[in-house]
Amino acid sequence: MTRSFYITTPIYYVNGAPHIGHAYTSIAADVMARWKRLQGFEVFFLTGTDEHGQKVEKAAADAGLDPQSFVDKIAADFKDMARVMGISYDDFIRTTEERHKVSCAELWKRIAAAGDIYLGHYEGWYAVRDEAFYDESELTTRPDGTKVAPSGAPVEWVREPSYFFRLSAWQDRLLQFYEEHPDFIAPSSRRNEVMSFVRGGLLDLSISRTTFNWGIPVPDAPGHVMYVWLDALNNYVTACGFPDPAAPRWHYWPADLHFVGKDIIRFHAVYWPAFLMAAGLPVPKRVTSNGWWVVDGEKMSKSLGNVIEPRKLVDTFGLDQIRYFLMREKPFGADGSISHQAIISRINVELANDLGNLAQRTLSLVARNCGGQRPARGAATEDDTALLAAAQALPEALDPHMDRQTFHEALEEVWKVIRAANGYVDRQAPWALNKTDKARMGDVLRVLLDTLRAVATVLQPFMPDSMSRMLDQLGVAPDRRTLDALSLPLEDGEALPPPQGVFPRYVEPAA
Ligand code: ME8
Repeated sequence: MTRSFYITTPIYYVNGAPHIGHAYTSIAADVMARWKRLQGFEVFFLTGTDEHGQKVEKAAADAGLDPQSFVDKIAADFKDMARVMGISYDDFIRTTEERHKVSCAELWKRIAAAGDIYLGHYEGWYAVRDEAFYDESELTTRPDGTKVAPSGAPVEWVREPSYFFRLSAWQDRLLQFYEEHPDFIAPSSRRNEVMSFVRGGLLDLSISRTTFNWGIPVPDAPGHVMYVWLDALNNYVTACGFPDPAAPRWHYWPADLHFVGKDIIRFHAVYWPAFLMAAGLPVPKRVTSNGWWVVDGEKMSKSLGNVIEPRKLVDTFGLDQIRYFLMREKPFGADGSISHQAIISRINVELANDLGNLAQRTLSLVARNCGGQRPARGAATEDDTALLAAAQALPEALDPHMDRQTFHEALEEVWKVIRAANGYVDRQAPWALNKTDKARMGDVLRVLLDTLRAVATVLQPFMPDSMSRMLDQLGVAPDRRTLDALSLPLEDGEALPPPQGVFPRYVEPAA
């Protein structure tokens, strides 16, 4: 039976245009989805937009539009960002869709039926930018007297009737759950942070608002709309067809992997499992969180207005180049900064020089000296065997890194093989063998072709378009591009298409 794997991105607030931070989390989730497909999993990959709440309502008002027309416009922009970044999603959910309203109403009713919702009165701090409630003790006071949340978002005092979720009752069960599932929160620094937050004591959570109405109505409670985070988190079960147990996608639940930014780990690792447990639904298997791309030391964000536009970067450098840079430049969970120079250096050194030249040198020697046909495998020397063994072992070498989302280390494994292959070319000098030992030249080129095939196969999730072109040039049929297919040898003597460079060097345009 095919194993299924359910992966999600956060659903993005439609309060402004997408930026490279959103593209980053989506690309990471996409790399994972493509990797799992290469491994033969039946993948369900979900992304979408978070369209309710005060922050979005305010952005619509600022733009002079009614909320629905505003969210339609920005959601289309996020969908386009996913297209431009090569995000291979299976479903794009919008929280203003009817299916989601039905699902949220049912989730609410189940939690209420379990006795975990009560009517009360909220009085306290709220940050619209984070759509989050804060305790006084979490705030800091700026020199001008304004109070801000730990994220730096300004807070306002809110006083309104509200329904509450009995979060306090879930503290022990959550702690027990984290103990029993050590891989639930990644990286481990975030796990420790979440556990100490929960150990510190949980307050009941306000889950309805009455001072605005851009949200999903609370069942049988006129004037109340659901707190946007309850609505938003529930998107992950809506997309599986909740509440219909016969829905074709219901078997995907619980999710295998939620990708989130480190700012929203608390919502996914504390509130979300508690809501699900209260509703009697299974809890996701893992929440993995990425660090920030920062600009001049500050988190890039729509609210701060210091954003890098993903489409501009792609136009300047190319999509696969940007996907590679984002996955390679910093550890997934850590913060890092983007600079023009750093992108150029990754492109010119690692893509154009290390990998591009290796492929180009090999393929042009085959074209020139082997009549454009794949040479047969000859008797292997020690040098040949060592390189081929390292190339063949790539799927296993990458897998633990992919499972831990240490993508930069997965790429480092591939580059170890690429660097070894470059060393091999220099030692074996196939261009010289053309004059002295044509048979050995063929053997060497075949070792290189097989190595490049393994490299291009495992790199497909990171750089789908370039690697597909490289596999075309290596003569690997589309149905031979899975990890398992690497053990099936390619035919000797097959004619290869004429070589074409895959990774040009980036040259700064003249000013
Ligand atoms: O939080 N660097 O949406 P959102 C890296 N709607 N990643 C970044 C980033 C940056 N500078 N800025 C944003 C929300 N991200 C909610 C989610 S899910 C049920 C609801 C990424 O539009 C990061 O993954 O503010 C962050 O968590 C995500 O974009 C969501 O951004």
